[in-house]
Amino acid sequence: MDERLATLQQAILAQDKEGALEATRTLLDSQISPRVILESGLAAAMLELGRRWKCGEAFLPEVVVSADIFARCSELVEPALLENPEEARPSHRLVLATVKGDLHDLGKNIVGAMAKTVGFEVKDLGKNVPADEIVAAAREHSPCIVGLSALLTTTMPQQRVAVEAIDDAGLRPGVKVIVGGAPVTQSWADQIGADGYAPDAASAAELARSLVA
Ligand code: B1M
Repeated sequence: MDERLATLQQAILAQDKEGALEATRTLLDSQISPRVILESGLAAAMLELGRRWKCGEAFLPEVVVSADIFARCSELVEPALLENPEEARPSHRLVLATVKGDLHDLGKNIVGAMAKTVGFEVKDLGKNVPADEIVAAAREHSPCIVGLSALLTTTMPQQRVAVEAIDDAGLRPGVKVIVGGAPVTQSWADQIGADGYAPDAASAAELARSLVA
């Protein structure tokens, strides 16, 4: 792995905010793409932290601090991500939310940043968003893609609740739904009647683009 990406990961894992910001700036000054910084630097560090947390090598306070550092570093990377947006294309809308009961938003935020790079106007409803708010936003911005993130096995069912609420409101097919988040799979997406699943933020942006093509 590139030494500079490793330095960034180590700083996040050590809750070293200044070190992580410095490492992010160093990477941005180099030729490394902002997408790689996000996925292979920042997101990879959080994945490793999750592994450590699960096996008792890290604890909640450390995760909270690292998550905050992750967010600050992402803020530095996002403008660079948008510096070279793809050719202007008809503007499409992506309504994005982390579902009700779920406070994990780092991955969702990356999905939003990536979607902007492929020409989407992103309406980010935030985290812990109930289905009725998602339906209201889908109605307001239709035709649009609705992107639903869930990081907990206990909140995945809220993706189904939201899909059903969008159906019940009669908003499909003008509204297409894509789902993602660490525990989410293509099989789950099929079960709940979503239009697509993406395993990571770059694929989510591509999927959204293919659905409006
Ligand atoms: Co939580 N947490 N957490 N957590 N947390 C996990 C998810 C967990 C797997 C950790 C573990 O046990 N190893 C575990 C869930 C277990 C399960 O459900 N089976 C867990 C738990 C248990 C909890 C609490 C219940 C802990 C507690 O309080 N006892 C609690 C729940 C709070 C709640 O939501 N109600 C909790 C709280 C938190 C923090 C607040 C401390 C913090 C979140 C801060 C924040 O988001 N602002 C946190 C964090 C940071 C994590 C881990 C360590 C990292 C998640 C993350 O941000 N990853 C996580 C461990 C893990 O995931 N391995 C864990 C980086 C991020 C870039 O990746 O979000 O996966 P990710 O997003 C990826 C892809 O999934 C995808 O693209 C992104 C980038 O490529 N993607 C999409 C995401 N959304 C998408 C949408 C799409 C498409 C792709 O289309 C729309």
